[in-house]
Amino acid sequence: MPEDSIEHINFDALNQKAISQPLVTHIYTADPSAHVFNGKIYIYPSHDMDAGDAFDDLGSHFAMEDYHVLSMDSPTGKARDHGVALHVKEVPWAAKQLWAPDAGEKDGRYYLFFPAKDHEGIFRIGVAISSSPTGPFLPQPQAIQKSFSIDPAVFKDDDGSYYMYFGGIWGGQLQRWRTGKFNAEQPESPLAHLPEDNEPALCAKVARLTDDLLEFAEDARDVVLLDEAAGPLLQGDKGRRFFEASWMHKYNGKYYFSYSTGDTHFICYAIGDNPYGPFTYAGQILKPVVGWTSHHSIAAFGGEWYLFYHDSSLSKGVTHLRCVKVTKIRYDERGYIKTIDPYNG
Ligand code: FUB
Repeated sequence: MPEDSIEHINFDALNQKAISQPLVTHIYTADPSAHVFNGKIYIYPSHDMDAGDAFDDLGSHFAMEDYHVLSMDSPTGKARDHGVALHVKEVPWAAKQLWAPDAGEKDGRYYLFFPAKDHEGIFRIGVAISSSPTGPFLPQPQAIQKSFSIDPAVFKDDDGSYYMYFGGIWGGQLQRWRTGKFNAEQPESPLAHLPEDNEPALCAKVARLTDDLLEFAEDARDVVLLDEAAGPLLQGDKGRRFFEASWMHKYNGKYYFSYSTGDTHFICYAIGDNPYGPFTYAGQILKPVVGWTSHHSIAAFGGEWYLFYHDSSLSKGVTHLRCVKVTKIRYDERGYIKTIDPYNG
């Protein structure tokens, strides 16, 4: 939601109309990646804090330093905070900005995937391992080789293969990797290095993971999003093109790639026939929330599907102090998701 509209919001009225309430209120949380492990819901969110950094369009004010894991016995149950699961000072390669994480399980071990800026100011993605879904997680000494940008989302396919979807434009630096190498040229402007509005939009990336889940098994590929005429979505198509916050889930044998449109504040999705795509644009899942960012995950529990998302209602609109929430998703008979209005159920 554009920040200039926040000052006009009556938060008491809005919170009454909201379709769901914050899962925890003792800390600020965002970017919830939800998974069901051993019949229980685990949420891997960012842990928002105010580090006092200046606001800018590259997200410098999102200066998070650690992760907490939340768990719930059911989507309507109480969320429990399991405390600090990983701190940036424990990660040798990382300097700052622990942004949206995700997690996966394999053979009884749990893997936390997370982005951070390295000591050169470049976003990379790392892995940390635990014997428990709630951590503490022990980080690998180096980031994943050839990883870049932000917002890892790890998907396990039915054949046991794991894929990482990732990337984010502007502060997430994806636009600086268009040649395959980091383009350090100035200016720092968020709009530098982007394609023109009439060119194909920058794509999220996907790479299959190695069997130990610690590296990419291949060079990352583009997650191509197509419009209804099977042409690529264009950079100027700001209401539909990819910005950040990738997620993948499988519904009735189809692959649903969902993402945030960033500066237009929607969570949208596109459907494909395999984990690499291409994916055809299918609609909006979530209308704009309070706060600039929107970020989500989708998980099934007890035969129903749920959207985990965030807004800035708990901080009365402070865009980098967010709270995670959950609500039910409904599909129609053709497999399309009914758009959710977060403040008007
Ligand atoms: O939480 C920091 C960043 O804000 C995430 O990485 C983005 O997806 C957005 O939610």
